[in-house]
Amino acid sequence: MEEEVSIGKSESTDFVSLKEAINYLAERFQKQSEKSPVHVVSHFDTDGITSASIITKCLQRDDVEFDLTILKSLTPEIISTLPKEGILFFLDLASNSLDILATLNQQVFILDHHEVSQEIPENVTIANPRLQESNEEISSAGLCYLFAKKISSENKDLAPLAIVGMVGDSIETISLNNSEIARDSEVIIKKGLKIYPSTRPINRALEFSSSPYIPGVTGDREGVVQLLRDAKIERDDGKYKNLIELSEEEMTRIVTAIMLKTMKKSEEGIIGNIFLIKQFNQLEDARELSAKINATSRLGEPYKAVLYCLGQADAKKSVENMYAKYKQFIISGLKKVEKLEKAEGKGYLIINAKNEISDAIIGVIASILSHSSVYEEGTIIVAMSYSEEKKIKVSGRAVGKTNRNLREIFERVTLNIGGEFGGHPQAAGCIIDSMREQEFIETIKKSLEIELVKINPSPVNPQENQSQNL
Ligand SMILES: [Mn+2]
Repeated sequence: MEEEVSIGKSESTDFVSLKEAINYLAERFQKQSEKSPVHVVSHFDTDGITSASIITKCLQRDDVEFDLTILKSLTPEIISTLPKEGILFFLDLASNSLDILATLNQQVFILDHHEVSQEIPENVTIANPRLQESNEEISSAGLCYLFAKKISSENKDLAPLAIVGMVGDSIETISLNNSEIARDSEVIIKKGLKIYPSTRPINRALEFSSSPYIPGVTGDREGVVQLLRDAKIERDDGKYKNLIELSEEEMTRIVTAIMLKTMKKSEEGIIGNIFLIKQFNQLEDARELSAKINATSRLGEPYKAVLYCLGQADAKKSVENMYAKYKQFIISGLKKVEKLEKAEGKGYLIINAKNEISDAIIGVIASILSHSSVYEEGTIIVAMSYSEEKKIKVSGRAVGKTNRNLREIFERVTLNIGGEFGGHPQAAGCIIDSMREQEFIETIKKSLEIELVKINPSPVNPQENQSQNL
């Protein structure tokens, strides 16, 4: 970027409220899109897919010419392949690509909620809660919904999608703007067990839900029946009740039974808000819808997931099929983990799944385990799976909060033995040569052990400390 172009913070960051920033962006977008075609680019997770769906419907209704691209991540290489003419409209990504976007000769619009670390260039109009003092927890789908509502009040019917996006990104606080979205969507919010779907018999939900993953229950029909027996939940007419139909007492009993089974000390992560919205004229659990969208997209059909969000009947069928397949895939992966050999050290666990678990879901499996409370808070889970072309995919996840930076750990290890790394401090991974398998295990073990020593220095005796001060 040339010096003269660096203009500091653009005016779109100076709005007092997020709503104002979105409205400004919407007005500007409407003017610009009258003259040029629009290229919408969104992320492939639930929040990104619901964002793309809201914007798709909104632009169709507004007669705007546009196309849609769904991406796993936005890299400089991918940016260089985007159309060189017309407006770029990024959803749920691009907040961290501002320096590169500044070099483009195009108008860029961004609705995103990820951290902004670079200056906002002149050609970029952005609405992002991170730029606001209130720093509200709101999903990109929520931002897209408020944008769509500003364009036309007809788009109020898209509010349920914003709820699904919010749930997909694990945002559950009903803050200022979220409460507007909640009102518009007519969502029903109930407190209860977060196992989904809450709208189907509890035994089915327990068997197929992997969040939280309950060893001996998830994927195990007999284990489910035993757990329900422990919780004194009876069948009614040969059928178990839906989660949302349980009495408060029954709910308490089942939570206790799960806590005993997972050795969890607090209800945190198990209990939360259940969001019920209407879809295809039926009351659905937003967590379940989010899981369906996520699965379809991960299995390589993100555009089908968009059509599903937009209520297309054909898409509904294939999404149901793909979701059933995905659930089976994940559950059998989790059951395999139980039997796999694991290298356990102080504060870490290495699972080498080899060919037992597909590299396409190894990251998801590691995530589920890290949320399962089977392992102690702070434990680093490293899961490995054989990949194509003699590579090994490695996913690292931290259980709960940790001071360790996983991204840095993987960076250091790959620097040592070769390979590519990526990710965040909490969730990172790498791809290495299969010839380096043993070397990798030894190196990462060492690295995790050294890290532990570094962040947990032996406690200093307070008296000793004082005398040093003297
Ligand atoms: Mn998001």
